[in-house]
Amino acid sequence: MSPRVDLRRVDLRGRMPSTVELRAALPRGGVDVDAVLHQVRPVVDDVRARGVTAALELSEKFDRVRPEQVRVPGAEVRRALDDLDPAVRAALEVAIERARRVHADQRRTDATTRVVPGGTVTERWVPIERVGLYVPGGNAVYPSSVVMNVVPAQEAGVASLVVASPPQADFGGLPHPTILAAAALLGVEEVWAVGGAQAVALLTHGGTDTTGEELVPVDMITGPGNIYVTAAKRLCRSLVGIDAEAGPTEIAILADETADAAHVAADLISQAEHDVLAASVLVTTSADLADAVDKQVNEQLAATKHQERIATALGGEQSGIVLVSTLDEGIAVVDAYAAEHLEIQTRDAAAVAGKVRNAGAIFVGAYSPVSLGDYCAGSNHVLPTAGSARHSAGLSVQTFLKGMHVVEYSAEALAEVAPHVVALASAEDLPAHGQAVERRFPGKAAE
Ligand code: HSO
Ligand code: ZN
Repeated sequence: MSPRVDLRRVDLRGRMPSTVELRAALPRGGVDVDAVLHQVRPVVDDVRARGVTAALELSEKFDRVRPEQVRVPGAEVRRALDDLDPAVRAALEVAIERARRVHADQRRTDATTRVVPGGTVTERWVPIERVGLYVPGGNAVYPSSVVMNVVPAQEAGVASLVVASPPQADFGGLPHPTILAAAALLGVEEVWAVGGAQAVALLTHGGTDTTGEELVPVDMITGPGNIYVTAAKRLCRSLVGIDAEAGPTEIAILADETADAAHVAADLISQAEHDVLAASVLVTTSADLADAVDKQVNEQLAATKHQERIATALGGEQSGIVLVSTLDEGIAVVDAYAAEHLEIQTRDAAAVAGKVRNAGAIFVGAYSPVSLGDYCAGSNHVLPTAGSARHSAGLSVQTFLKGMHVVEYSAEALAEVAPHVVALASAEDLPAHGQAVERRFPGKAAE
């Protein structure tokens, strides 16, 4: 018998709660990363002290396989691509090509501001030099996530990219072949068979393989992972840059009576498929749509593969249907929720989308489902979760660029502003700061 789901209802018609109440009305699932820090710290310390030797022992313990070497031979990476199902290869090629076009348009150009005659400040955009991409193994083997992490880094101009992914006992101690194939298709040649917290530590500190080959430490680590990977990123973040900590995936759908209940239900189910903690939230002005979606969810659930997981996610308190009186109230609700993915399935969907301020990505109209964005829209699917869309963006070329100010003033331009520098320096009781300027103009006291 297939599980039944009752999406809980939150009825806000006729009363718009405060932001605090709204957040409580739509709680979020999550994991307590702090709780595992004490387990992860010894792993990170061990890999820092003993490098690859420690990483191999830890793989044996946690992944139940000990690869002969950690660096995956290039021939294995290429072979995985040769063996890849042609339909998957064709789909990945489309995904990569579209993502490349979108991300290429995100490149920044250096900007020079002529502040005064002879005085300029240039903002120079410099790519991060070496980036490590962590790719999980286990249940969630997502070649699409390899695309979504690698493409923006490459389009930003990152020169050196390394993929780390756990060795799999089923594949002779190599990472999952689909991951290797995706890396090959993207032109990433450096792949290391190491997973979990030990992978993050090894990418951070570097090491020498059993073959004598060196893993050069990276400057930044991106990519999803389980709670131990996230904890290791937290511990290593003073030494390397990291991307945001990803929580369980979320979809919110803002819909009116014009939405198709079958589509809405299918999309709510689609993201619930990721995780029992995933959140699927429908915000609607139409009670009839809410009833129809409830019915559709149960019909469609009976015919889908991961029923238990989906039913748990949809039945959890992080999911539900929110009834509002007007679309403007609906917009206020989705803004307060700040979903990772937001679909707009209303009349004049583009105009409604234009009013939304907080979402990781917005999917507009009946034919832009989140699944499209997960794979083949060209947009990035690494997006802010847990409400962080209120202040943060998804992965992009910008993630892999650093803006660097280049300041160049002539003698005249410095002399002109010198008194102001001296005044501010003395107001801050840092007279040597002022003297560093005055010393360049002997005999000329700043007034
Ligand atoms: N929806 C996930 C990404 C994903 N979906 C990968 C399928 N594969 C988080 O945006
Ligand atoms: Zn997805």
